[in-house]
Amino acid sequence: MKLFFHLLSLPTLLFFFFFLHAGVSIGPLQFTHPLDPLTKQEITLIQTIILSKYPTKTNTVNFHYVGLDDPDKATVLKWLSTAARTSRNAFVIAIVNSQVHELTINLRTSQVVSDNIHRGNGFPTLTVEEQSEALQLPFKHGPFVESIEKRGVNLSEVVCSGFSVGWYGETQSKRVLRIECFLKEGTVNIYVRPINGITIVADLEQMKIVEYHDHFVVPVPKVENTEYRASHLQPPFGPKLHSFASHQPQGPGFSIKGHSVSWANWKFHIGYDVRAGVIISTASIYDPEVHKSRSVLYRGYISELFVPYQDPSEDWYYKTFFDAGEFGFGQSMVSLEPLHDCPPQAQFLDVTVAECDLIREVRSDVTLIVRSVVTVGNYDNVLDWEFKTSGSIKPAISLSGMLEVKAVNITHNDEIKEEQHGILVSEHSIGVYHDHFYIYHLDFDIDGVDNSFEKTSLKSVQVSDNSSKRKSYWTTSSEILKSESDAKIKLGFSPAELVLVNPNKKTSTGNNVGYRLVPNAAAHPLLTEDDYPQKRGAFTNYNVWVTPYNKTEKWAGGLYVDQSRGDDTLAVWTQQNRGIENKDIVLWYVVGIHHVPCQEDFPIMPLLSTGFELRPTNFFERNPVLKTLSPGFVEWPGCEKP
Ligand SMILES: *[C@@H]1O[C@H](CO)[C@@H](O)[C@H](O)[C@H]1NC(C)=O
Ligand SMILES: *[C@@H]1O[C@H](CO)[C@@H](O)[C@H](O)[C@H]1NC(C)=O
Ligand SMILES: *[C@@H]1O[C@H](CO)[C@@H](O)[C@H](O)[C@H]1NC(C)=O
Ligand SMILES: *[C@@H]1O[C@H](CO)[C@@H](O)[C@H](O)[C@H]1NC(C)=O
Ligand SMILES: [Cu+2]
Repeated sequence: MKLFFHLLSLPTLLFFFFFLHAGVSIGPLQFTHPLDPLTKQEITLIQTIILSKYPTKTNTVNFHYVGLDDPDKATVLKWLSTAARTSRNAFVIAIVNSQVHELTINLRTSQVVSDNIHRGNGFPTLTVEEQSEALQLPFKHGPFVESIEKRGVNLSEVVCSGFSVGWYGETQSKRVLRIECFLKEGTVNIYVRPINGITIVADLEQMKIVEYHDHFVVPVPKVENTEYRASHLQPPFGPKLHSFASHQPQGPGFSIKGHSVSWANWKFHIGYDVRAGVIISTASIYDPEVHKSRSVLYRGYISELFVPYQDPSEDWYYKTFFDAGEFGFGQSMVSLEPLHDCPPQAQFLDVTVAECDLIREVRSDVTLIVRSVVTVGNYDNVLDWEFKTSGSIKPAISLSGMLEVKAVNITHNDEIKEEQHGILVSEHSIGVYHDHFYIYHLDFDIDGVDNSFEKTSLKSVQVSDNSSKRKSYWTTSSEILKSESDAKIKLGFSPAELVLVNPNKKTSTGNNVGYRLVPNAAAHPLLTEDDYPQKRGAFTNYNVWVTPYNKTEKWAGGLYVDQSRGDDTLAVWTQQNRGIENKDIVLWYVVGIHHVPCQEDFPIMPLLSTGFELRPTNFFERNPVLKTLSPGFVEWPGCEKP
């Protein structure tokens, strides 16, 4: 799938890439920014500090989140202009003796600043270690071994995967994980060979299986046609594509100091968080007219990804995943493969804990892309932040990976007698209907912190007084939205321009400077608002939300998402209906995909891409691309000098 990606992502004109050594590690200490992610040394220090407070001799301690407790925004903004030394704190969620602790550590003094116990609903992000440990449990569980024997399957060829359980109205929740197993015999594509009919629930605190049922036996989908690795595929093949090369003769077009990137007219910072993955911060663009950089985006990252499956049956109803809060986007980041995931000249940024993100440059429609790949369970998410010299920022998502398949006793649509909640994508294999809802946190600071949200509606006007030969036309009417309720918007019903403006700053012709959200096709949730998964994922009720900046409101599905009950979501915060006019405000944008699987998605799905644009709107006096110098011309076979 990664190969497809590389080819698809290339532009059609000349490419000016540059070749750098892949995997180059950029020393994080050369240049420090207050939003730099925690270093390896800092993470070790944090562990030492916490383990000296709670020695493992007498305590069980597990780290579920370790990240930067980002300094207050005012401090960061001050640092940008004065480079004044800032505090450096870490925020940690650890389970100590089965209690959830929230600790703040001062990394300058090595002190625990605060240590509070979380008593509310929901549990922290699952750790990779506890999942691996739980996934070994079935193999030591007698009834499971019997179930496998009953199915005539070789136990050594079985692998298991963990699934968060969600919340369905129960008053008591325990930290548990559902486990489902697959047959890996003859395939690397395990998700298409489920061993269905077995329910396994493991208690993560006691680390044992607490529920086990074997309800029914269905055939495990066959191994034929599940292969996707090019080296293992058999002919016939399609026509061979011509190879291509690309070259950037003058070397890198961008510079990286620590985690701060300068490229063309842009400057920004690339952070990393185990939960959010890549975070873009303090993005500003140089405006040649005024000879200075102007702030655009204080912080942008994916706050949550909600993936509810649409099969209400006993074995599937619970599959309503929140991939960032339950599994951690950052800790699910995978290494990009040079040459396959990225052009050979990409520069890699190493991140501690997880692997890498990278930057690549493409010239022609000049663009810089910051890319990371996050693999949660069966899906790969290729996440891009594209910066353009025009001032646009284009976040994009490309999905690939394996479908999560339900095994059924059916080989043809003619045999279907009851609702299957999906499409028969191969013999015995139903690709179950589901959604992917990504929510972006976009903390704009357009030319300063205080911004407003302007909605410009496009309206038909009918001419009835004979003043024109026309009977109708359209015009706009703009309003500055005053409160959180005003700014809850379902897109796609009536045309409107949505612009973050700085009401304190106007262009020479008197327009408010701003950035517009150019959305993609809107997807709306189809679950009812009183359904449990939808309460937990209530941040998808609208496509657009605006909140006043509040440092604690980072995670749209809540700080504790595993088995959350929907009491700490963006939908709840905005019930306060706070004012959003001429304030530091945050735009939240939901990108949704309803996924009705098809046969081409099997055994592995070709890239499905979507994205949106944050586009300067009366931000510049005129098209800023005009002032961007073109890259020089390079001799290229078959390409005439203009
Ligand atoms: C079961 O799988 C293991 C590991 O792949 C293999 O060595 C063994 O021969 C298999 N046993 C049977 C009965 O097929
Ligand atoms: C599946 O189909 C086979 C053959 O028609 C039948 O023997 C078996 O009972 C079916 N299993 C289920 C779970 O319906
Ligand atoms: C518009 O023009 C039509 C035809 O000339 C006439 O019948 C009608 O009364 C006019 N309407 C108005 C509002 O002037
Ligand atoms: C910040 O958000 C939290 C959660 O919505 C809320 O409890 C708190 O009052 C907010 N703080 C301010 C200063 O608005
Ligand atoms: Cu999907």
